Amino acid sequence: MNQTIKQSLSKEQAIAYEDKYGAHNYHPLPVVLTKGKGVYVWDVDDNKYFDFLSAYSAVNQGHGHPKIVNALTEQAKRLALTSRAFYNDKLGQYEKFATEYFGFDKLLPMNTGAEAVETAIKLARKWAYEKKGIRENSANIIVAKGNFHGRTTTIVSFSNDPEARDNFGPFTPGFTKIPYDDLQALEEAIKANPNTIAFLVEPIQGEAGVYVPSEGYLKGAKEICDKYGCLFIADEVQTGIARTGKLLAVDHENVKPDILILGKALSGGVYPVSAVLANDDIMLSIKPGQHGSTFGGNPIAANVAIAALTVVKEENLADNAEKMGIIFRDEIQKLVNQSKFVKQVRGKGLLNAVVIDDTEDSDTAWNICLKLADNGLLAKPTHGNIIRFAPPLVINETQLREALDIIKKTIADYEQENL
Ligand code: IF1
Repeated sequence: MNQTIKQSLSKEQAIAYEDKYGAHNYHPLPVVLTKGKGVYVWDVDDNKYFDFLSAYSAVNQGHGHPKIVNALTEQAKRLALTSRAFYNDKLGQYEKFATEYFGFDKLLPMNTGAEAVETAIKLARKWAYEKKGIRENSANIIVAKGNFHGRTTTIVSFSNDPEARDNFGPFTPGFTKIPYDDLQALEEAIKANPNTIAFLVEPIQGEAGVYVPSEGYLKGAKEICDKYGCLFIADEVQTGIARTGKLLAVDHENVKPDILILGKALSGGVYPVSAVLANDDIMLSIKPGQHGSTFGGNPIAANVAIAALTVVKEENLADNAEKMGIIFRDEIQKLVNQSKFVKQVRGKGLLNAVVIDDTEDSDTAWNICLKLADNGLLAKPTHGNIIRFAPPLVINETQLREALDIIKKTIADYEQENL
């Protein structure tokens, strides 16, 4: 008998173990997954599901992509980690590849999204004190209300989500919150504080509920930043790497950020890999010894990221996300037109959300996600009345239409039973 199968836990055991031995910082759907391939995952009882979360857009290239898995295993066997005390023969290759790919002079490698956001903040401050002549300890960074940039103490300092923030203070100063999608507020905030050095923003707000800003917002924000000599920092940890139908979400408006933050699908989801990209005048503000990470830029990460980015281009994942996203929204829009219960579908590419007619603190979205799981599709609520749908970008039209049938039928059944 296969050892791994024999040793694996039952659904009930797996949940009980996490509950007893794990910290209670998550509330997962009661599904215990053991295997994945492409757009599908399987649970321990061998039920098959469409994965419409893609590990929060980390698995854009699909589960178990052979090219990416191969890059991981081959490099793991050869050399996994050197630290940055020495050179390795993969990091430079990756930096050359990725800077050419995204069009920046330099890349700073980290591991998680939050670390990359922290890196961007430190980089912007260093640049401001040493190149822009801002008085030490006075730099101000503008962020948008409803943001999600990660979980570190500094990042939650400028969140306005009580769950993310409450009782984690004291907080890091130096941030101003303005409404999202409001260019006038941005310009006023910069004018109000001459020590403003940067605007940090998600091109689409994910956690807020897949909130797509008005057309021209990103371009306008970049122009305002340029006018006042502030850096435009794009957090594309979730929106980047083809998710929204372009390589980067800022590409929809032909905007080039001064600092670009990437994570998640930069590794195809097989390894924590994040990065900050910028040109020399900014990036060279940080000198040896001033920032780093034991694992950042390790040979596995470098090899995996080259493979993950290669797959995105070879398989035209941005174009596919664009096309499949249009079908998804068209089909759900039909549901919106028929139903009083489904209020709105919104998103770009394959980052979409469906808004249900209920309150933000209801458990309707959660209950629908339970039913979706019963019917073979995994998705996650964001707030009580919003469901996010973000399948791997390798999904084809047949698979998408099959998944849409599940979504439409599940919602219709739910509406029948509950209204
Ligand atoms: C969790 C949301 C998604 C991010 C942006 C940085 C990070 C994230 C724009 C930090 C992380 C995650 C993490 C995940 C939930 C999730 C999320 F619902 F909270 F908003 F994706 F939609 N910038 N996003 O979205 O990256 O340090 O996690 O690698 O479980 O907290 P990280």
